[in-house]
Amino acid sequence: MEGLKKDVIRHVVSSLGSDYASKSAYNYYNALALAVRDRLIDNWIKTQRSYYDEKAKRVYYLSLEYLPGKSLMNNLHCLGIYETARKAMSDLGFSLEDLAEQEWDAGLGNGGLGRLASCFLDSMATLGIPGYGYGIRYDYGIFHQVIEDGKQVEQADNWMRVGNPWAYERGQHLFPVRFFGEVKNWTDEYGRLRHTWTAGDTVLAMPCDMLVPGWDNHHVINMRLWSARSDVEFDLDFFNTGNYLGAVEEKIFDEKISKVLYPSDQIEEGRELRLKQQYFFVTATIQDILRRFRKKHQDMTELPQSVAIQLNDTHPAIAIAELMRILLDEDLLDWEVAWDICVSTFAYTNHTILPEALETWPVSLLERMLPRHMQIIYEINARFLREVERVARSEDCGQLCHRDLDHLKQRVSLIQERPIKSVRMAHLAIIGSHSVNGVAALHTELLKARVFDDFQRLYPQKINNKTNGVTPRRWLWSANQPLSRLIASHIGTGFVRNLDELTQLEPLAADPAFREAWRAAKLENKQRLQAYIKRKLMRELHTEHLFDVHIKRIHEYKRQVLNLLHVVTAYNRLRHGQAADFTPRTVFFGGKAAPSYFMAKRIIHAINAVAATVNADSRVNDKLQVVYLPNYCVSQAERVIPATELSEQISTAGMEASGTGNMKFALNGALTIGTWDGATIEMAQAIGPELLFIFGMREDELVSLRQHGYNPMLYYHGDEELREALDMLRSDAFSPGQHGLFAPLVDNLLHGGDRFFVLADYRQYLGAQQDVGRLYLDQEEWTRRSILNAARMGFFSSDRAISQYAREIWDVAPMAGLQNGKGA
Ligand code: 8GP
Repeated sequence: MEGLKKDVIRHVVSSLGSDYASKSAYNYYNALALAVRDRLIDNWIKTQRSYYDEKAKRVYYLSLEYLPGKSLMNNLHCLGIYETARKAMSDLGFSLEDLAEQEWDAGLGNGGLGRLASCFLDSMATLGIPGYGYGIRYDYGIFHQVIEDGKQVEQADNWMRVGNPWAYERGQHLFPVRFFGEVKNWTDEYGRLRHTWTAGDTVLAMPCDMLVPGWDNHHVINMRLWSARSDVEFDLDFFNTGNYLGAVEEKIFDEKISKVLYPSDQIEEGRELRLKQQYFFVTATIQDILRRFRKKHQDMTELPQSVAIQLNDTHPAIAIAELMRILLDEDLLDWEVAWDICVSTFAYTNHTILPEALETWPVSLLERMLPRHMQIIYEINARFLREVERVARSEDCGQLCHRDLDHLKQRVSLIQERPIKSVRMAHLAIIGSHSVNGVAALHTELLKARVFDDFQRLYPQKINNKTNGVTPRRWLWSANQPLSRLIASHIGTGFVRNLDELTQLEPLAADPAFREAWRAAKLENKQRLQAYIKRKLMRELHTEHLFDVHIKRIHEYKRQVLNLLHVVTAYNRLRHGQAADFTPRTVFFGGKAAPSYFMAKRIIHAINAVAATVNADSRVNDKLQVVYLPNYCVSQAERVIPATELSEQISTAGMEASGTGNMKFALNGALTIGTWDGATIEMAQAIGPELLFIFGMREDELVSLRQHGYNPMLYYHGDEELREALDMLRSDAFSPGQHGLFAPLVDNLLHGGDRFFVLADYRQYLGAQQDVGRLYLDQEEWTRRSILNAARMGFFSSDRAISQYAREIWDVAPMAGLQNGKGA
């Protein structure tokens, strides 16, 4: 402890240039972070060296998004120095919790996809997999949300303003990134046609490394994020022409590439700068991967034995064309050889079946920005379509019928002709990879049967499932110390590394004393949340209420509106005196809406309007409260999830690819009210469906309802309570003086076809909520189920997911000496 204290003081003075006697929490947080980083860097160097020494096969995880959140607490826990740090900082006059608050969340992602990437890096580090995360170091991450007059207002997330003590910026290792320009054709000595791309613009990519430690194993992996740097200041000619201000402007223009994260979740915006971001990140990453590979290898055909590249959705899919370009134009390999290398190296994860999220890029834009890549994509497509034709005409063409060949070719082509001629990035990712995976069982089945059915017939082995998982380090151990300590006192700490060990809790569910202790841990977390809400929102929570929580991005398919209709109905029953047996509850909502997503923003406004009415109504507000949590983010989730008793997972069946929040809640002892969707299905199977509150129509039922003509008006007319709730929303009951404010929301349900079947599931949802309320009155039974939920969540560890990726897709093994925990 004395060593850590000394290091902290040294950093306050020599790294931060401050007087250690002036007790600034900001300085002491930074100094502590630097002292922790010092303890990581040695192991990081040893880890990286061991990969070279053992010629380990490396895994590269390419993702345009990461959501690490805050690093301090997690890193202290992984290093096993949390208690030491707590005492050391307390000696220095600080509470560790307060210091941790000084850190800004690294919010370099939108939601589930980015958070999954961060859980995966944590698991690779813990399992000893030689992994690297690659991404972009956005200067501005996901916007900061404030709620003003009930509406979302976006503010810039200037998370880097005060620096980042965790990152190493490596300004000496810059990689050139080229755009635009032209392609020249030439013939080599064997008479083969060759191509050289001379680019118009060049920008530089600077690596920033953030260290990701494993749990108690000395294994530290790297998350390398690229930051755009202009090459202008290196271009002396520019200055010699005397155009100094022009040079500065160009510099600012170039550095715009890594300025901001696009804040849309599952809606494609197709902006030119976004494509630039993708290529910028991809080419820098591929150059770095090959630089490392070439240190030990000359023969490029050995690449797939040494390198696995996982594409996190299609955002990095241009990497396939980029690797082809390098192999063809720089290494001068033949097409077939280069293509084999690519397919064996790449694998692709799909995260959504929503059509509006499937990426396409206009051919005209690609031709201009990346002319050589567009040529390569055309060539990939031509060869692929010939192959499709061959398979279709072959005897074993199965269900492929060659009469239908033209349609089939149009459907699977990399190029779509309408509405504008564009490249379908998912098709590029599928044919350029040896593995395509979905993220939960149902999702993968839907990929095979619906979204990519043609590809499933063409490549029956390619599409596979890897159900998501979450890291128990952050989402149980670090976020929920009261519960973790209780669990550890009964079964030891092995569950942090091997989550299956939680099954040892099962017999304890029958022990009244353990149940009481379990409830005490929950209450402690509820009180902690209460204190936080009081500080932040100046509101008093009732900790004896059932805490019912719906936090995630705001999206119509996630059906926050269904939850809101339940709230309005409960409000009406209470007002009308029809709810004598109502179980008091506080309903929490939280989540960001894409700034351009009109309906999602209106939903936020409606929730806040309902909250204001309900909370102000003294007839009901001792029994029902509604809280909107502004600026939902990773660190807020860490506070809210441990305090939650009811987890809302109520997406339209078939629409939520997996969900990972659902896992975090159950792991922390919340019971789930949910639809038969995403990974909630597998959770219900693992836990026992009777221990969750499952309701609503299933995916196949919805398909058939749609086919037979779904008429939301029938539900409206047939259900008095539903009608009352919708009419109130449409009138100005919640928006005095602003008649019609929420009409778009209601009209969308009644006259817009209710694409997400809110009305179809309303009545069943109410029934399930009634069951929840009733069960909550029986605290012993509730607690028993809560314990069993957590005890059966072992499968949903990201360690299990990553082990499957490693074995079934990447063919990589953990580093020797790390398999059993402690490393060298
Ligand atoms: C999300 C899915 O919606 C969620 O169900 C899943 O748990 C998570 O990915 C991790 O797999 N999908 C996205 O965030 C997503 O598809 N973003 C679009 C831009 C592709």
